[in-house]
Amino acid sequence: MIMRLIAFMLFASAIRKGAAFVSKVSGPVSSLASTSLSMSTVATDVPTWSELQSKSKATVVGQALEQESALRKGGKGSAFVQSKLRKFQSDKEPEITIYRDHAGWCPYCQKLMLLIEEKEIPVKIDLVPMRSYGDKPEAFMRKVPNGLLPAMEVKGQVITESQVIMELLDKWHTADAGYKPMLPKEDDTAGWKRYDKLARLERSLFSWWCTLLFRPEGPRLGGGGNPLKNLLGGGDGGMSGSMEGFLDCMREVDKELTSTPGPWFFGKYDYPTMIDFVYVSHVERMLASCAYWKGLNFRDPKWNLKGINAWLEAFEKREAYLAFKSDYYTHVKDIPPQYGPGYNGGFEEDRVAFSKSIDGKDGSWSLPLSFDDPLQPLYNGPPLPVCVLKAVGIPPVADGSYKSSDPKVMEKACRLMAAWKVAGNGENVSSSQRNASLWLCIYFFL
Ligand SMILES: N[C@@H](CCC(=O)N[C@@H](CS)C(=O)NCC(=O)O)C(=O)O
Repeated sequence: MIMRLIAFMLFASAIRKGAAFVSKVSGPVSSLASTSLSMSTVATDVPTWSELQSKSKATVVGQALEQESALRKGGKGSAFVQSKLRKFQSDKEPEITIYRDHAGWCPYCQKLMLLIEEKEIPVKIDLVPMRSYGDKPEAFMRKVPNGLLPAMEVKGQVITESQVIMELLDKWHTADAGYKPMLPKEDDTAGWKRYDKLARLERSLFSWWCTLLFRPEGPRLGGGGNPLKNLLGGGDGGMSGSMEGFLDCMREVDKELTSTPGPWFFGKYDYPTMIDFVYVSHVERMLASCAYWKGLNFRDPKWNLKGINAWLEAFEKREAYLAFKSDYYTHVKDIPPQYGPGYNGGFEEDRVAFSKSIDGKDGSWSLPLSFDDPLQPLYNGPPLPVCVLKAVGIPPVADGSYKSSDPKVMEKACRLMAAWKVAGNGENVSSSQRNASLWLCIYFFL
């Protein structure tokens, strides 16, 4: 997510400041006349990737990120999608190994990781590629013959199915031992009734989403999912049955969320629990895919889904959630290999605008970029790792958001982080250390 935001900023800045930069490294500004910036037009003392890396590590942001990654290597520090060890407060080697997808695409792995982070359960993590990235290692296939992720291994025993794994982890890490409970107590009949109802509603929402996204939309009935509405004249004109069915189901979910005092499905907790995680990884994919293929942004106040909005905003303030969250572009690319292609439909005018904005194509954006993205807001919570925000002195406002941060300071933080990330991965980005467009961007941010 951050990389795409940062990439925009990188290139925006490179274009704005290109003249000054080129004159600094390669002589007169007149050399800018060459748009291709071939190697013959640039200076010979081009910094190497490792020089760029050292420079980026020395910045205030680079130092914070280096420190954080050292902590993470030891199983401590903040949540990170590529972490292989999470020890939290423990100093022992974890007994549990979680197998999850390497790319951070799998919604079932995501909900499991969110539960692990919220409960702070020590685990080792083995990152396994999904089918779309190639064959899984034989050793993993021997343990999990159907190849599905996530899986858990404890004392030589392998357990699959995200829901089973999450429930076992919750059972093994009790409130008495200091872990946050994620499910109602055994004798809490009302709590279990609500949990079961919400779990069924989630399956229904998922099924409506599949109908809406992965099948051609039916005709616009004017009445939608409920044929009785047509007869009674209660339909929302111009929507297909699947769109109306999906929105009706969303309204039901919203009603459940607004019925509790806080933002979560269970009002008695001030943190998300199992059912919130069960929903959120799919709702995240619904947001991206409905905007892209259907022109439906259900965060738009016009849909009046206040409970869902407050719930999403509460999630977006949590660093662990953001560590596993993807941007819309990633989702519209990672959904087809997993679920099949999405069908265009829904609200055509918005669909065209949203899909262009997500793809970043066809004049959908211009410089300078606006502070936030109206379709996928980034500033409800920390838009960058908290260690970076702290290092550059960007505090949250009272509601925990970063909506009123100074855009210039934020831009600087983004650039320094981009420089650190790209320079640290330089050899994979380009083995040619003289790739002008890349080093031009990176060099200038340091
Ligand atoms: N019901 C399973 C579903 C797991 C599942 O479908 N996992 C997908 C990823 S989202 C998978 O591993 N697919 C194999 C692959 O793409 O490599 C669960 O909840 O754990």
